[in-house]
This record gives sequence, C-alpha cells and structure tokens, in this order.
Amino acid sequence: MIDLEGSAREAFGRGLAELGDDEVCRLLQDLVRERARELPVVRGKRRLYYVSAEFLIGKLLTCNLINLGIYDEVRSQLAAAGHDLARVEESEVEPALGNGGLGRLAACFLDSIATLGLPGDGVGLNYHYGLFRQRFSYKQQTAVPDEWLGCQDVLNDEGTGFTVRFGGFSVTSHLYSIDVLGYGRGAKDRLRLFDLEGADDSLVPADSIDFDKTQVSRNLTLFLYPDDSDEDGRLLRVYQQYFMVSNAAQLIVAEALERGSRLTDLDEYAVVQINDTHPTMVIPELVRILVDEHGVAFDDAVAVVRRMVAYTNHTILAEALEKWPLAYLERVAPRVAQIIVRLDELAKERCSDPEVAIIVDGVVHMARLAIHYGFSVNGVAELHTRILEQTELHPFFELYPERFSNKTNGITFRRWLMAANPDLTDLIDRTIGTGWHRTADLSPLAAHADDSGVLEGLALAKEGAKARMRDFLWRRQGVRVPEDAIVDVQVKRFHEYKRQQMLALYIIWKYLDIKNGNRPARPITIVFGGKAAPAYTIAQDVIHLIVTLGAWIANDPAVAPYLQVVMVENYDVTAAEHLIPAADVSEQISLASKEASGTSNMKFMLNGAVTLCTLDGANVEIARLVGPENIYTFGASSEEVERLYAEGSYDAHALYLRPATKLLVDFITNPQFMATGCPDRLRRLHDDIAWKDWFMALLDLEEFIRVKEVVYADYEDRGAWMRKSLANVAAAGAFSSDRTIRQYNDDIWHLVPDEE
Ligand code: 475
Repeated sequence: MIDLEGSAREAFGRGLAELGDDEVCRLLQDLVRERARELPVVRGKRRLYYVSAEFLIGKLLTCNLINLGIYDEVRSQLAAAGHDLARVEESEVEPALGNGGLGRLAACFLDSIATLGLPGDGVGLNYHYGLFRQRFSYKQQTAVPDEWLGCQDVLNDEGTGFTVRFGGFSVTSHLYSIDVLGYGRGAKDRLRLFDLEGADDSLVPADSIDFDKTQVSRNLTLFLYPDDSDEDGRLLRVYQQYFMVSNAAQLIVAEALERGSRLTDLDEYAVVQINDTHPTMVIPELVRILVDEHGVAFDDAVAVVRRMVAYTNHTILAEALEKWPLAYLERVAPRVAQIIVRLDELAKERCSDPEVAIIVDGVVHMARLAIHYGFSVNGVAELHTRILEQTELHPFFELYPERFSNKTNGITFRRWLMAANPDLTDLIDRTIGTGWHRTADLSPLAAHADDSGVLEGLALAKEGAKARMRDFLWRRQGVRVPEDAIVDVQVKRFHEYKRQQMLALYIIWKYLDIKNGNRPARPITIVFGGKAAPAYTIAQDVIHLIVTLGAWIANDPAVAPYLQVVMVENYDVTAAEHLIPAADVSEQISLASKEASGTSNMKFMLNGAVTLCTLDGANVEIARLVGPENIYTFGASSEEVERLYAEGSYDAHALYLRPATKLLVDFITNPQFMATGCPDRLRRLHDDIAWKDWFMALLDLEEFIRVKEVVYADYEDRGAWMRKSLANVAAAGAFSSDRTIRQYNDDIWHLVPDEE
C-alpha cells in the first residue's frame, strides 16, 4: 500500500496537494529508494561486469515506478492531489554520464539484465560534470560544465574503495552505486560508479570546461571525455581508463574470492563485457592482479582472463578505434605496459601478420588487444558485423572465426514506450492486452491494420505526444511549433557521416521551393538535436548552419508559416523522451556502411514514426521487418560506398558543379545569409562540402530530396499513413533490448537467471 498523503505529512508537515513539484519529486525518490534498498541483489555464482566509460541513464523516477509496479497507483494518487507525474519528474536532474549511442545502449542493457533476473552490474566512473552541457551563443555551440552531481543525491555510498597505483603516485577510489530495478522483479542489479577520493571540483571554472589537465590526482573523475586535442588531454584519458579498469578488476577479483574462487577458475565467477575499447586495459590489469598479487603463473593468468573477457565494437570509423602510444601507458601504468608488451610478443608468435599486431611502431591498438585476449567479439547490427568480418577486422576473422558474432542492438520498452508514451501504451494495452510488457511481442497489432478505431487511436496518441513535445520545446527554449505540423526529426551526435548537413541542404531546397510559390500542404517542422565534440570543427560548423538557417527562415514571413527548423539545445535523454514519441518521420540518413547500428531508429519505429533511411546499420533489419511499403529508403548501397572509397574515385567537386546542387551549396555563402551568421564557419563548411564531402552527402542528395517530397505527400493520405505507422509499431518487438540481452546471455555470458 502506498500512502503518499501520509508520507507528505510526515516529511513536510503538509498535505500532498500543498507540495510543490520539487517536493513531490523528492518524496517519490525517497519512496523508490526505500523500496529498492529492501530488495536483495540478484544472486549467481557467475556474474557479469558490464564495464563502460558511459552510462547514459536518463531520469530514473518514472522508469523505477514502472519497474516496481507502482506507476499507475502513484500516478492516480498524484492526479487526485492535482499533480502531474510528468511535471513532477521535471525537477529530477538527469545524470550526464554518457555521450551517445553506446552510453544509452549500456543503460538500456542494464534495465534488461535486471528484468531478465541476470546477475550483472554496470561498472563505470562517477563523473562530477559528466559530458559538457550544450548552449547556443551567437548561433554556435558552447560547452559549459554540467553540474548534475551537486543537485541531487541519487547515489548509494557502498562504503568501500581501492588503491590504484599509477607510475609515480597512487590514488584511492570510492565506490557508489545506483540500484537497477528489473521490471516486476523481486531483486536488483546495480550500476557501480567509482569516484576519485579527493576529486576537486574547484578545478572547474563555472562557465568553461577548460581545467588544469595535469592535476591528475585531483581531476580524474571530473569529466567524461575531457578534451584530448593536446597531449595532457590524451594522457588524462589514459589515466581515467586505467583508473576505471583497475577498480573494475579489483572489484571482480575481490568479489570472486568472496564467493570461493581459486582465481585459476575466475571465469566461472565472472565475465566481463567491454563496451567498446575504452575498458580494454582491464585485460592486462586482471593479469597483473592475478600474477603480482595472487601468485598465479603468468600463462595460467592469461588463459583464465582470455576465457572471461568479451568485446563489443560500436564503430568502424578509424578515428574512433583507439590507439595509444606505448610511452603513455608506460607512464600511466608501467607494469600494465610491460604486460601488454609480453601479450603482444605472444600474439606475434601465434601470427606474424602485422595487420593483427597489437603494438605497431610503438603504438598500442586497443581493439587488437581485446580481440586476441578475449573470447568473443561482436558487432551491433547484421550489416555492421558483416563489415567487421569481411573488411575492417577481416584478418582477425580469419584467425578466430569462432569468436565473432552479431548482436543487433535493442532498446528498453519500459523507458521508450511505457514511460515516454503513455497514450500509445494505453492504446496497445486496450488493443492486444498487456502480455507485451513482458514479451515485447507487438505483432498482434498487425491484425488491426484495417481497424479504423485503432488507426484513429494511433493518430490521437500521436497528437497527444505532439502536444507534450510542443509544451516541452516552449518551456525549454521558447519555441512554438504549429499544432498541425508534420514533425520530422533527426537527433543524434553531430558527425559528418550522420549527414545532418544533407538534411540542411534539403531545407535550403525546400526554402527556395516555397519562395517559388510551392506551398506545402501543411507546416513542416524539422527538429535537430545533438552535441558536437568540442574539438570537431566541421561538426560545429554544421550546427551553426542549422541554427542560422532556422533563424533565417523564422524571419522570412513568406516561408515561416510553412517551414520551421528547430535545433534543440542540449539534447539529452529527457529531450529524446519528448521528441521521439511526437515524430512522424525518423531521419536515419548516414552514409551507408558508416552507422554501426543506430538505436534512435528503433525508438522512433516503436513510437510509430515512419523511417526515411539509407540501408545502413539496423535500418537494413527494420526495412526487412516492415516491408518496402512501410519505409522509405534511398541512397548508395554500402557496397557502392566501399567501392568508391577503395577506388578513391568519389569526386565531390564534380557533383557540386551540377547546377541544381551548386545552387543549394552556394546558398551557404550567399552574402546576405552569411551576414546573419559567422562567415568563417559558413565559408569553411561550404568549401568542405564543395571540395571534399568526405561522407558523400552530395552523392545521395538528389535522391534524398525526391524521396522526402514523396514522404510529405504520402503523409497527406492520413489513413494510409496511419497504417504504415501501425505496421512499424507492430514490427518493433524485434528491437527490444530484452531480446538482445537474451542473445548475449545465450551466446556469450551464460549466466543463470535468478529464479524468484
Ligand atoms: C554507434 N562512441 C551507433 C551505438 O551500439 C550504435 C566512440 C569513441 C569514443 C567515444 N564515443 C564513442 C561510439 O562509437 C558510439 O556511440 N557508437 C554508436 O554505438 C550503440 O547504435 O551506430 O555510432
């Protein structure tokens, strides 16, 4: 029984109706924390440690209420006292412990691991300022510290920590945790976050993310991905990584010993999933601990570690595949560097092909270390895994074919449907019952394709979600979106391969078309959201172009009623939860072969948006599941793109010179337009597209424009559009992260679920 009224009086001496939203929020957080504290940790001899530099968990309140099974009851008690849970949740601060796809994936995975009753914890760092907070100033991104930690007390103090020895000095860690509640489970897992004892927030100025990067023993856990454009920054990242994995490895060994491991059998007690290459040093660190601290023979230590570490690759972009100078590792963790050198020698004995060497010219290839000394390598969508096997990691696939597998990404339906889209959730419950809450099977919806009641319900749910989005955009940044607008959304990190610049060129085309008197059937609102790495100039330029275009169009009374461009400031999980349910069109327009999977594509589909995409990443699987009539695809195939790169035959300038294309690209440097923005940025971006266009936006632009016009025209046949929308929801079950986690467990982890 929940008695919010009683708790309100006890805690605040006032009735529930008299509390402010922030007070209600604290009341509910206490309620959740108390319930969570009572739950035992999921048991199991063999435990998973999901080690990741990022966990982009988002606000926790609503999802925790859902997982505890008290959401409906709480919502109705609040409603009776005049409170709206969505408003209450606004006072919750969102932890910024992640950056992009791989961090959000880790968060969805934790939810599913707990829901399936698997003994497994996330392990990472407790960044005081997380990733930077994005602000726009003069239509450009500025990065400021995000003080999430000071705002709320979401962390449990585990009361322990370890010593981490760096070359020349040592530090102490402190372990905190956040309870991870599975859906309807009587036990919990945890996200375990290590902090630096003595981390010094005063190193960080109020309005800038520049700080003294050399003060390692005071700054280790201040920021996620501190600027690495200079040597101090790169060294700091290595220090951070070693701090993370040394703590993880010490935790793993300590807990295994507690459960009775003799350490030569450590793999029976622990399995480590390393989320991209950032935690790769956990391999030599485990070896070090076993050998130096527990007297295990070197070969035995290597053998057992090899049986317990698995690696997930999230990208084929060369610049994201980490390589560190051996000299850095020697400075940060000399003994670990020594072990890596030995591991490299052993690998070279096995295979002398320089393409698989761990150390090449004094540089350590982290992915190669992870593949030689782990038992599993996986990609995150079918196409991505095929590219890893056939191209990017081909020599490794030849060497160890049995280690490779695909695990197509997934998303948790608790957050991305049940919490984010209550109207659609209600409609689905009314239409096919609630079995899908557990099974994620939405396929029975397909039988309702001609049920006008369901299609109307779907349209109404979309209207409700759009109203919430409008309210959100108005309150977050004072933007008004027209009520009858078609909502077209591209949200993700800014990167040239994701081709936000191509959508910007479409906007220019549409702007000119409207200027020519071709008015769209209804207002079009194109929404962007995402951050660009502070050192990534061209990505910042693209953001600048989009913000400048948005203002330019808003100031043109001939076009503004028909076309709107919104760049959401500081895109985060909360923004995603408002934008994705409201979207009609999901933009997934990366250059084929470059997007490993994508996960927003799955969230949009689940919420009834129709996808406009290249055949890249998981889009390929979405297209196969929904069928060609329920998706819009365009653009060069991944084979074609790979061929163009291999031949070096892509000629951006020739494409630019086609008059229709030149008109659009040159708009960027139109003097009047340039005068409303930063001319240097716009000129640089223009020249980059006209001469380099490394990710081939111009290659697919014409077809993209054509298909977009078809999409908008099709939207006007409301019945046909809602059938497409329904078909997408009905096929989304394949992308539940519960499915993904079952596959990880069946093929890689082999954990025994805790039966309650
Ligand atoms: C892919 N982040 C998505 C998602 O699998 C995919 C890399 C290096 C340094 C810092 N961050 C990174 C990524 O590579 C990343 O987030 N990759 C993304 O992982 C989950 O769905 O296609 O781009």
